[in-house]
Amino acid sequence: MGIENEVLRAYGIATPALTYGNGHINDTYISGDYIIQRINTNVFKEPEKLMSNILKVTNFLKVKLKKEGRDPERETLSVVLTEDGRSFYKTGDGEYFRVCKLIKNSISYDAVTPKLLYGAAYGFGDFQRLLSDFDGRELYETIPDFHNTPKRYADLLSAYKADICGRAYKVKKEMEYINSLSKELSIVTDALESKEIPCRVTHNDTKINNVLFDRESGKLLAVIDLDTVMPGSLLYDFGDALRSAANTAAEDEKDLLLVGLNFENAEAFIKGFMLSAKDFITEREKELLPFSVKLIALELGMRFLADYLAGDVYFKTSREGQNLDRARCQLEFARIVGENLKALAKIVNMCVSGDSLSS
Ligand code: ADP
Ligand code: GN1
Ligand code: MG
Repeated sequence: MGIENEVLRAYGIATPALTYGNGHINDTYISGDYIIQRINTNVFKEPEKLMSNILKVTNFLKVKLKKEGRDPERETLSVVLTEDGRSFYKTGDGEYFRVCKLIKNSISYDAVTPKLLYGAAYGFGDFQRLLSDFDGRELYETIPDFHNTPKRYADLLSAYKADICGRAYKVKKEMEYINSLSKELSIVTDALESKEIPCRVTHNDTKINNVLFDRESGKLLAVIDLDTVMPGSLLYDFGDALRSAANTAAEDEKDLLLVGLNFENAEAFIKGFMLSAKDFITEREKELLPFSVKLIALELGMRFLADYLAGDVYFKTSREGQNLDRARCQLEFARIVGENLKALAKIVNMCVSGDSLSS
């Protein structure tokens, strides 16, 4: 689907738009100095609230970045308003679009080297630090229960039972594996509820391609894709980033023998993250860091599986069976991480102990 001229006109943009990026949710286009996105209203039911969150968060970040002598234009997103001053444009057909300034000479990667990852990890921790005095009550919940893992499990069980596409017979093994771990799924939600760990303002979608790097220097520029910035746990951001950056296989790899934990990447990530988070992370959060990687991989595995059972209605797919492959890949990664929790804890402790906190 292209972009209607009506949208370009609303923003006074003359250059034609070309498709851009690898996101699974919105449709992204580039046009001159702008990034134009069709907001996925199947996922984000209330685009007005979504844009209100993004404006609040980016305005807050810009003030902070400026105070710290950093570059507010390149280190976070800049929303462009329509010619009549709105943060989004609704077409006659009811589609929602938004525009951000293109962060020039930037690039995002689906797979990264340890060096790049160290910078990105620092950036994810720093993102939480920068937002640590932002009042989460100002934010709408753009996707309710986004990282509520027990709820994701309940949704999967419903999709399996309903089996509207007749695909359930293909996922018996995966369901057995998930059922065997059902007790683990509430560890983080319970800890949040009992206040054993703090609720913070978090990004909630820290996949590695949601980070922009400078094309030339490889330096971290900005954490982008701010659609899910909401109150949450630091563990969600840590877990999601590592599950996406330390898997030796692509997210939709069919050959599960290629799935593995890249220790070099894991170490680089943990070092970078701890460097920016060491002053605010709590002891209990620290203890749960390795488990969070398994949890988010399991959670995403369940989400991909539920979408496969529901007929691929949430995540964009480019081939048949892609969501099933994605699910299997996450579940296999969760299994492998589960076998390596002690090794990951050792890296965390090494980074905490101080001497190794340089790259
Ligand atoms: P989705 O929600 O579909 O994942 P994203 O907001 O992550 O969409 O955008 C998709 C891709 O577009 C990103 O991975 C990044 O490569 C690119 N991108 C998005 N916004 C910008 C921007 N302001 N400047 C440069 N590149 C961008
Ligand atoms: C989606 O939007 P994108 O592609 O950065 C999804 C994440 C998943 C990810 C898996 C809003 O992220 O939760 O972890 O796909 N975002 C949303 O690749 O559901
Ligand atoms: Mg994205």
